[in-house]
Amino acid sequence: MGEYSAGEQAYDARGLRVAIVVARFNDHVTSLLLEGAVATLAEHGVTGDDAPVYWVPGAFELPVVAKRLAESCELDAVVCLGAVIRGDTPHFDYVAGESAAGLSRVALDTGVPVVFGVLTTDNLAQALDRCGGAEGHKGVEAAATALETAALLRTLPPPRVARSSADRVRSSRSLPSRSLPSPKV
Ligand code: INI
Repeated sequence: MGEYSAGEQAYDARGLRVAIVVARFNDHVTSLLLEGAVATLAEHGVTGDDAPVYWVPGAFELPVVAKRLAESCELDAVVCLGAVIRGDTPHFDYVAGESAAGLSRVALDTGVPVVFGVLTTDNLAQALDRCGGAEGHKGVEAAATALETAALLRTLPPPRVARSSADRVRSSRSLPSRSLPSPKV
């Protein structure tokens, strides 16, 4: 089992805004994840309007809400919390896989850190072990990951302004802009 490392480098979380999106499915687990995440943000001074919480029905709905929040330009990171428990249902693979893939896509498409704080376990006991039990606290870890990543991004050079693929083709061929012929009628 891998182990989370909080890192030794202090980071500056002042002024960061971090949203939490949390799934209601298995809320006896996700509410524990939420408690840990909220407490960790608060330890770094990120509270109140700077740490809004949004509930969604299940882990499958996390990406679409994370996307809207990330696109708002008002947030430095989004922490997504859920608990997908295998039980006897093949639904597990679809929900866990799509949730992970969707959240990763939102992060890369928007450039806003979107943290995967979704437990994917075989049973409830394993999930609870990860909410402050033998296997640590994934809500705490998710919030700390969001803060550290957002603080790091703040220190990096800004991205180039995105250019359309048409612009890129034009400049690589040294063609003047607006050089396309008019369509034949
Ligand atoms: N959602 C979860 O967050 N955890 C689960 O374990 C789960 N299972 O097992 O089905 C689950 N399903 C609901 C899913 O996230 C969506 O809310 C639903 O499919 C509607 O889109």
